[in-house]
Amino acid sequence: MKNGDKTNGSRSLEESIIDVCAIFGIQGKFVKFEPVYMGNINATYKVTFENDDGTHKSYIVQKVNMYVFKKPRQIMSNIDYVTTYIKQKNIEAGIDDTRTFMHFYHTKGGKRQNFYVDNDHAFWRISKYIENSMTYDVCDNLFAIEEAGRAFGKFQNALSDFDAQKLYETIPDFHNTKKRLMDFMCHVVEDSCDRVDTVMPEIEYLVSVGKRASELTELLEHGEIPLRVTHNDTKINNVLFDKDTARALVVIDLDTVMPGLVAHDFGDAVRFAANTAAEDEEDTSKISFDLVKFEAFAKGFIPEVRDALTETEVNTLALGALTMTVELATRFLDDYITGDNYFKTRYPGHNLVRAKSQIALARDIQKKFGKMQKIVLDVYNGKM
Ligand code: GN1
Ligand code: MG
Repeated sequence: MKNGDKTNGSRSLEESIIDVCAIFGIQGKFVKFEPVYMGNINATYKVTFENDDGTHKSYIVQKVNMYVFKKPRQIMSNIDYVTTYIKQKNIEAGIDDTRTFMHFYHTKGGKRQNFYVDNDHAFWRISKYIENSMTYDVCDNLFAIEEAGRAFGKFQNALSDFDAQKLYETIPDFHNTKKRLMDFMCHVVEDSCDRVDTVMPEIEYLVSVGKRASELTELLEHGEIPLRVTHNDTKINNVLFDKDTARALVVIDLDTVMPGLVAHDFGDAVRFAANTAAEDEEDTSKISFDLVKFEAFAKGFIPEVRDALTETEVNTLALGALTMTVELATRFLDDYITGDNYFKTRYPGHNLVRAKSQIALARDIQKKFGKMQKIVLDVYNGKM
């Protein structure tokens, strides 16, 4: 990070980060900070301090994206409940590796909150840095994919008796795919950035698959599947793995933990983990849905949640994959035609590339749907 980078007119980002760390009572001498290119929403930094004995300790400092999260205090309330609950469950289960739960620091003195709002209204938080861990963006290690399945399944299971009333709905209608598609069509009509003409084939595809992708929303509306407490952002890069063993350690990015459908969590995870290419691969010929990876994830996830699931829920898991892929294609294209305000982009047209890649993936999922459904049932029935 260049020293001259400013968060506002006068203060450098480094100065702001040092101030924030002091407010959270972080001890030691500041050594350095480095951006962590993780996630498409918040700004994340690994910050390192030196203790008196010369050892180093790192922390994750984040500036929360307030365009996306309109009520960040509600997120931090959810996170407080959920991290405390999971930590307690781990202790009860005799798991003593502290890397298996997240911890957010509290400000020193005064109100002792797990966030801090600075004079520029920026919203900061600090969580522990998990040593010797790694994430996967594209993962070819089937063991790690199965581990990710287990981690998200366990996460879901650990929260199965959590009182959902305590949680705020941090982004209303987050996975209401039907509403996302309807809002998108309104934006197509408005065409505020004059980009609609260039994306007609993509729009046509989304329209063609819209009814199928709205089925999960409708099953929920008709009371045929239950709302549970779900993670809602289950990309496998939201699981930290042990660098040496590739065992899953902990599920991170708890910003969207709120009531949702189990098919959303399962579907979003395989959308990402079973893709043969990156989520934003430009060359769509490299993109396909890998059934072997799908099976690996299912083998990790389904046994963890088997006892809690209803028959209808089991039957919606594969549909979750198609739904979430179409939903993401819709969200990326929506962001593109409305001016790229939501997702962080690294180059002009990045959201369009993402949308095209998700459409390529959705098309392949449609072709393989029967096989996916069979894998889910075989795993569920213990035949795999
Ligand atoms: C965002 O924060 P990150 O990158 O894990 C987004 C998800 C999308 C994902 C696509 C709050 O997740 O919903 O699936 O990008 N999070 C939010 O990569 O919108
Ligand atoms: Mg996120």
